[in-house]
Amino acid sequence: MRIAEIHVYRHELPVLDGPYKLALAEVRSLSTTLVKLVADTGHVGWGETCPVGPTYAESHAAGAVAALSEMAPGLRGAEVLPIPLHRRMDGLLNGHNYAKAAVDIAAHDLLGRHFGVSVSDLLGGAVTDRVPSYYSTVVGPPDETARLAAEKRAEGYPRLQVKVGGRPVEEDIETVRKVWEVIRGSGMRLAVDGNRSLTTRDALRLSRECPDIPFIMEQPCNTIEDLQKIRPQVGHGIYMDENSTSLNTAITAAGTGLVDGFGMKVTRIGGLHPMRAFRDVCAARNLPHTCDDSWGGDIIAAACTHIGATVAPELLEGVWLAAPYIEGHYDPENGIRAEGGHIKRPQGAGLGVEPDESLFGTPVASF
Ligand code: 0XW
Ligand code: MG
Repeated sequence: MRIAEIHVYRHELPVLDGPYKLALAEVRSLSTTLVKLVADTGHVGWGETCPVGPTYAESHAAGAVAALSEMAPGLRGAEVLPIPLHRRMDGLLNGHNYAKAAVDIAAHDLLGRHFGVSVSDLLGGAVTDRVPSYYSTVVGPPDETARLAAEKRAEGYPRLQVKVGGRPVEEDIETVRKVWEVIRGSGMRLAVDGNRSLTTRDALRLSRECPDIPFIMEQPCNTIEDLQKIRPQVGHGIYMDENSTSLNTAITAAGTGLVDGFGMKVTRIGGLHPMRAFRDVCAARNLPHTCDDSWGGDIIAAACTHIGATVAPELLEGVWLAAPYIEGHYDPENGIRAEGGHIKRPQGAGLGVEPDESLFGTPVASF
């Protein structure tokens, strides 16, 4: 089965009740990029990639369209199988994992539909149909964040990720302490995510002034060198998120004991095929991780849910969804949502999502 047509769409996702505020990014609307692959058999597959603005990571929406347009002419005629497809993409463009991921996801969707199996089966097999999610706050006032924490705990979320950074560290410490007051004893796990923004000085203070709170510190500082510097000085576990830009970086971080786990984004690592290898490396080292992405609609959410369903439950930190910030769904019937802090694994073939194509308008590029 070979690729006969490639269509690239851009679609705007305004942030509900925005802005969405991270330490180094404040966004009001996100431009997502969708890829439709049509095979010579007539089967269709959908992929998606949606950077959360231009400053969160080394990716941006216009870059995704440009990278896809660079590769697409050379992808026509390629086999719809992950290994040859990734080789072909790497031969056409160096890097740009987040754009390649949209093709990778579309190929998995297409293959699943062709064989009549779900993407989680293609990835080795689901071990659950009810995948845990986690709730992620924005950088906000301590009392408001604690109120949200109590609400989300009551809804059934097994994990909370509190965003910090971009303000005096005293306010971050106050936020973490107030959140802990409302979730302590509930069993809800806690991550404190600096999204690269803290100095090593402030990351050390955050850890030292909360020695009694069992949170993990997610990507507190900007660089791998910063993480290496604080690693021997903190009592809290450290997870890597934005620094793990490839399977290579993740293997080094896991293999050298630099981190205790990962926040992992399907598109950052290049799609579901490298994500599967990442999952197995983490299993070999007994390292927990998330399976999520920076933003996106039902297609990316389905991809994250399928890979998340294949992870050993004790190592899955959860699948985050942008759905609460997005009006409506691409697929009103099978759209991906969290209920009681968990996500139902889509049951149909491929990703199990049938996007309403009319939402995306005419393609910005077709090959
Ligand atoms: C919470 N997320 C998964 C969504 C935003 O893109 C940031 C990200 C993270 O964990 O850093
Ligand atoms: Mg993170």
